[in-house]
Amino acid sequence: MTKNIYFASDFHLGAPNYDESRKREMHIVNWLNSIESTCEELFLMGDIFDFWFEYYKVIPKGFIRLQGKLAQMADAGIKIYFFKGNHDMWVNDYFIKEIGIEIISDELIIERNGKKFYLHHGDGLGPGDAKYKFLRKIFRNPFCQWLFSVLPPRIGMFVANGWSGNSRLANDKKEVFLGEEQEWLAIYAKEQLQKEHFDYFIFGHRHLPLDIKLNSNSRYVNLGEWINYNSYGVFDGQELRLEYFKGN
Ligand SMILES: [Mn+2]
Repeated sequence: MTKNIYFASDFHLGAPNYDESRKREMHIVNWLNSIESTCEELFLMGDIFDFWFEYYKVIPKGFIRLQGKLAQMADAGIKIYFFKGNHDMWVNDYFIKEIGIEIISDELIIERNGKKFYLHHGDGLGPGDAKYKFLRKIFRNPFCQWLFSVLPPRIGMFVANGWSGNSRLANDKKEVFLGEEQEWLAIYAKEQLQKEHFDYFIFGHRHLPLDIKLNSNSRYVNLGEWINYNSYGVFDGQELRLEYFKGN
């Protein structure tokens, strides 16, 4: 490895309204401009969009600068991964074809420079949240997705925007640290460690930047979100750090 690997999640583009989302999108593009020359791989780890649905021949309006920037980075040889989040799991082949990114549906386990990473958006893992775990099965069911896809976009997008408008971030709720014993993704990571060693667990979804030591050689890093924190992970081949983009 001669360059860095970057990780970010939970941009929630589209929320809470057009103007704020557009400002945030520019900020994210500025961040991508700032890391581009040192970036070998980019992991976008879910909830990049507050809502995304790909119809057979139609995609949602907007977010064109981010898409253009990602396309340009991919064309320059940077490998980009896009994890399905709970807000944007309905990606199909559009970004694969148009940008050349890879879509990841669940967890992805990678090894870089001798370090083992467990990567996942973080939704539906660990104890609790039975209601969401049930909904996730419906949202991810191909027949249910097909039913939604035959609704006219005007109706489908109306329903979906109402739904995602209820999300934690859209309502500007700031998350609070629950303590290591209560943080469900830390509990989940510790369970995985019983079976197998990982140096790093990286999740999004929690909307709170976290860096928790799980044992003497494993850590759980949460990527936070981009409404309040502008937080991201960077791995330079030696260590993983949680950083905050302060740029313009
Ligand atoms: Mn999220």
